[in-house]
Amino acid sequence: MYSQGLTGEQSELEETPEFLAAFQARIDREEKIEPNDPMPAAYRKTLIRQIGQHAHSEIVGMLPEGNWITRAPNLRRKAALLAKVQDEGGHGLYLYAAAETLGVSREQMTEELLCGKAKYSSIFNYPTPTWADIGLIGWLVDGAAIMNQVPLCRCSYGPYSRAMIRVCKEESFHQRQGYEIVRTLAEGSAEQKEMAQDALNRWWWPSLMMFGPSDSDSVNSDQSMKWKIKRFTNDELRQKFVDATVVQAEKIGLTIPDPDLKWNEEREHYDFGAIDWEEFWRVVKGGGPMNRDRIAARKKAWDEGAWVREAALAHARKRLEREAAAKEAAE
Ligand code: FAQ
Repeated sequence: MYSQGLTGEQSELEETPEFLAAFQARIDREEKIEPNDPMPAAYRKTLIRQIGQHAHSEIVGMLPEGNWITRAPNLRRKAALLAKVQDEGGHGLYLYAAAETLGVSREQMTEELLCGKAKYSSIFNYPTPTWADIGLIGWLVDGAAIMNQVPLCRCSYGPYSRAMIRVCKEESFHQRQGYEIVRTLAEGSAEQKEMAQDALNRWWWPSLMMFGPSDSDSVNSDQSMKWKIKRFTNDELRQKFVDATVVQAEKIGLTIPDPDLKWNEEREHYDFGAIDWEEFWRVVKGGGPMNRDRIAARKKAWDEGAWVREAALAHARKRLEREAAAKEAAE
């Protein structure tokens, strides 16, 4: 396991002003912080929160697309979707392992998800009623994830930053396969184009919400930027995403559902309409269309998988015992 041999929590650490200044100086010199390095408790806590939520998002994020694996329109689409959903599961595992290096167990993190204490991305609380939704998730949701996660490859915490490198490569493939699905529909029959447009209408605003509250309401951003966990603010990343995506929509003849969307010559960015923050907070707090189903599905999988985890642990224990006995016999 990735976290083997790592100590996690350092309860003895005294956070004197000298220690905190020296820690910040390491961050400012762009040194990576590694699991056994001394670190302020608040830095550790922030990382556990963010990496844990990120891991949960990847795992819960398998559900809306998993819904279409048996119904993908042809074998090529089915194979690609199956591989993509499996990739997301892998991302969740790297991330849980990265969080474990900070002294939290996967069981603890999962329990926090299931009891509603830990968050996961709001985006996965929306339904996927048509095949076009699968294209839209790849194009917009993976597209937004890349925009957010490429800077995380330079995060100050070593294990998180390294996990992000592979994750971003895979997300980039996912984004292209999603865009290709949407393009195929947009260039197909009038009915198919309509299906793609309808899905874009439903996913556009929730995708913008993925970047989190506006900077003025983002309670964690300032400190996370100082610690170089985050490299850009929520609004900066949201703007980059809008600028990149509008052109992609135009190219395939789809319309972004925002009457206020307009290129601003002076700012050299697109202006866009107001986000419905009431909807965002309602979904974050559990009131989205699919929140209940998502948590129920994760709870079922966790409960039904208990015997597999127990069997794997028993097997690992027996193997260690056998190895120890063989070593003793050889001495
Ligand atoms: N949904 O102060 P901030 C993916 C919470 S992965 C739910 O701005 P922060 C791959 C936030 O946690 C998608 N909650 O917080 C994929 C905080 O609550 P807390 C996930 C949200 O951490 C694709 C509170 O609001 N990506 O899509 C959301 O500085 C396709 C105040 O917010 C990551 O997790 C939200 N959208 O910035 C998988 C990337 N936004 O914790 C399958 C890593 C904010 O104080 C299929 N995470 N909140 O109780 C991050 O970059 C950051 O955590 C942000 C939020 C940017 C999400």
